Amino acid sequence: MNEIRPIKSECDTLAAMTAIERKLLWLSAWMIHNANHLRPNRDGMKVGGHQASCASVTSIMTALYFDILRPQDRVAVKPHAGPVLHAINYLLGRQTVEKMAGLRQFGGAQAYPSRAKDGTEIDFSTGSVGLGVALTSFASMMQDYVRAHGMVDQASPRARHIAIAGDAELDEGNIYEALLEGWKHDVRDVWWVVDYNRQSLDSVMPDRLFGRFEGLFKDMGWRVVQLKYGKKLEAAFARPGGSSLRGWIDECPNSTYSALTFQGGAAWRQAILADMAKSRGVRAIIDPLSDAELGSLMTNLAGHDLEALTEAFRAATKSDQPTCFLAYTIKGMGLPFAGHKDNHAGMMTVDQMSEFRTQMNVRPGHEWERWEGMAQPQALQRFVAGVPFATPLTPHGRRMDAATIPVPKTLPQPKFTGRRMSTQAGFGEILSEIGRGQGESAAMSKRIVTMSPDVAVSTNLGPWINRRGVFDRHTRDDVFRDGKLASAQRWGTNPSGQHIELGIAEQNLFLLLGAAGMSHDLNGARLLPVGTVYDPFVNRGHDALFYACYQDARFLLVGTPSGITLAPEGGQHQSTNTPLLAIVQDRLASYEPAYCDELAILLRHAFDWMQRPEGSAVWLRLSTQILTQPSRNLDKAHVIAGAHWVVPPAPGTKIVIAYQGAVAGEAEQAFAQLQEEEPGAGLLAITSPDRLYAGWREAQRARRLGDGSATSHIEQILAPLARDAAIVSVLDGHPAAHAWLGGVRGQIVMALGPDHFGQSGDVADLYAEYEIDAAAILDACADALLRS
Ligand SMILES: Cc1ncc(C[n+]2csc(CCOP(=O)(O)OP(=O)(O)O)c2C)c(N)n1
Ligand SMILES: [Mg+2]
Repeated sequence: MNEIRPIKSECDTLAAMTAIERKLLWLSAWMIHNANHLRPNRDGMKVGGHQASCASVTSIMTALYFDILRPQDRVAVKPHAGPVLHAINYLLGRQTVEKMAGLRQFGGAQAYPSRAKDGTEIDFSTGSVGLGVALTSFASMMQDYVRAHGMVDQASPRARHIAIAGDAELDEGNIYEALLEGWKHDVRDVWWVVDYNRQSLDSVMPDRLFGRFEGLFKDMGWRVVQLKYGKKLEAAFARPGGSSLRGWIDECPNSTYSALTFQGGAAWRQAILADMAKSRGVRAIIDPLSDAELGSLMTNLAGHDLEALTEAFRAATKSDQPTCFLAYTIKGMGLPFAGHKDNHAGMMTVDQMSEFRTQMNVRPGHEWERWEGMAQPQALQRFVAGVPFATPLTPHGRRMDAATIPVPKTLPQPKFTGRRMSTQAGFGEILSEIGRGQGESAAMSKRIVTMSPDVAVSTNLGPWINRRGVFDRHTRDDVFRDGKLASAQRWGTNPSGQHIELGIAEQNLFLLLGAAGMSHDLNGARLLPVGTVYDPFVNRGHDALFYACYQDARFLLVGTPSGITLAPEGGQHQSTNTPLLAIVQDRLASYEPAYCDELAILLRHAFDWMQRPEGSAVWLRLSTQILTQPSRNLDKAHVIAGAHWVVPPAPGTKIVIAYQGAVAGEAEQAFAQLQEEEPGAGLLAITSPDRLYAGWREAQRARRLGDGSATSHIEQILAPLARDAAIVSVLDGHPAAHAWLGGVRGQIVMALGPDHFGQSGDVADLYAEYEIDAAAILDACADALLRS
């Protein structure tokens, strides 16, 4: 920890930053202490917080926020340093005492930084470690994209995208997937500052790891800046005998170093003398020092040395090369449990906090005051007001404004009626038509950016890509085209291309969709991002999808092909759980059209919905199932609300068949037979169990809150049915997606759908085996009629 010195003048940056660093340490520790010890605890549950993790990174964050950052820079802060970020914003006048006092409480500051819940000062939410770090790289790629496309003022300064990462985050595989992808796209303007305390949650890390990190980053084109020793230790190393001391610390195992840090000066002395008592130079360095001074010298790591940190950061600002700073730190630095391996969730006792308060010169009852206990409060205030990051990015915080992109009433599309085709093919054709960039869709076509993890062609993005090109900061030729070798695809890249081709790692797709889906906030340039992925492999990137939705990123996800309809491909490629994921995922409206006319309505809705303040991201689950496209007039509002009657039921009917997606043909076939016996039966097309369920919940809540007239689409749809009617439902996905329909009006539901792993076969065999063919639907109808 840096010694507090008086601020001699406003130019004495180091003295001011030292005082701020102490204040941040105090405020973050106090916030957590208050949450755990001073607030009434109604349920006896642990509240928690990470005082040691905050202490570890306080110096790094001080150097960044109070010296290096410019207003346009974007930062992902390691989740468990949330309180430090809240405290920084408080000093900058952008956070309230009420919120901080409510840390981890309902309505208070969130445990981990949250864009949605903490408001506009948070650039990136973090929580699931590793994802926030990687997101900075993708956000930087998107900055390059919008600049290359002339969507932002070229004279505006480029943002640097900075992740302040815990060292355990480097264990997450998604980091390395992102590094590779970043290398391919020649990413720049990214810093990852690693709080290298060599501790995670459970333990101290192996010593040999550091060398691996350095090599990995360098291989990916990054610069690695090792920030190991602070200025005091470097000065000691420069003295006679200093090199022995350096060698000794270099060789000191992480766990021993941590333990000695915890034990303090006397233990350091004993350990050093045990190895180097005869070294005159070493003795000349350590003998004159008190135990406290020796402890402070031996723990003078660069990650806690503001001078070393600011020097290194300032030097790095001259280049746009991605840079990883490995900043050696001590977990819990400056607090009583510094260095102890069990300190991750460690909490200071009431007595320890009281002692800390005394050291901080803070009067009881004044713990939250910004400048309480500071020697030169006015000079400090002036300093804080004058740092570059104190200038607001916009008059209303760190979110930029971006106009919405007009979406035509109807998307340009080919004629579908009478053709035999799949929704996946329909998607490709509509996007290709938009890609012409003509008429009312011209503006929209410029803002669409597609992306896919190595499945662009097989998800039918090919024609769009041929029209709009592949994006890269650098123009690269298409060797096949130039060599006049026949190929349906044009894969040359240039800065005006509108497709971003990713490697196969699905987490990267969702991180890029997340970054692109925040471009209106981050860059002031609204995009309409469209990502395609094989539906089963949504599972592979699911945490990153959840993460993108949690940030309220706006994008269209197209999952195709889906279900066991992908017959010969077998179980690993057949998604059965995704309809359920679609229902439970917040801030993601999910649909599964059966026919291309529904698809066209939903695709248009998606481009509109993702731009609305009350809207969300959208997921379309499509199929390669070939169906003859009908000629009909659809009620658009019903398609969007989640269900429409293909054949409306007679009032009081006892039975309906409800289908979703690819199995429409089976349902129609079964329905034709059912009608012979039950002429009043209805045939319902479900386009979104997700929207139906959400609407039903909303209406229930509204009624509870007193709006007696509130109703939902599914309640209205099912209203004509007899009270004891049966609904036989079918989808190429887990039947639980429909099972809840019986709860709406207390009717019987016989839900059909594959509930075991898929396997190879043809569609007929598999539909029969998993009981979603016409015969199985009729059997279920017979069963249902017997019961009702
Ligand atoms: C994906 C994920 N797994 C597990 C956790 C629980 N967790 C939170 S912090 C942490 C250890 C973090 O260690 P490190 O990144 O080194 O941070 P620091 O030492 O600075 O606290 C763990 C396991 C999490 N937040 N996210
Ligand atoms: Mg750590």
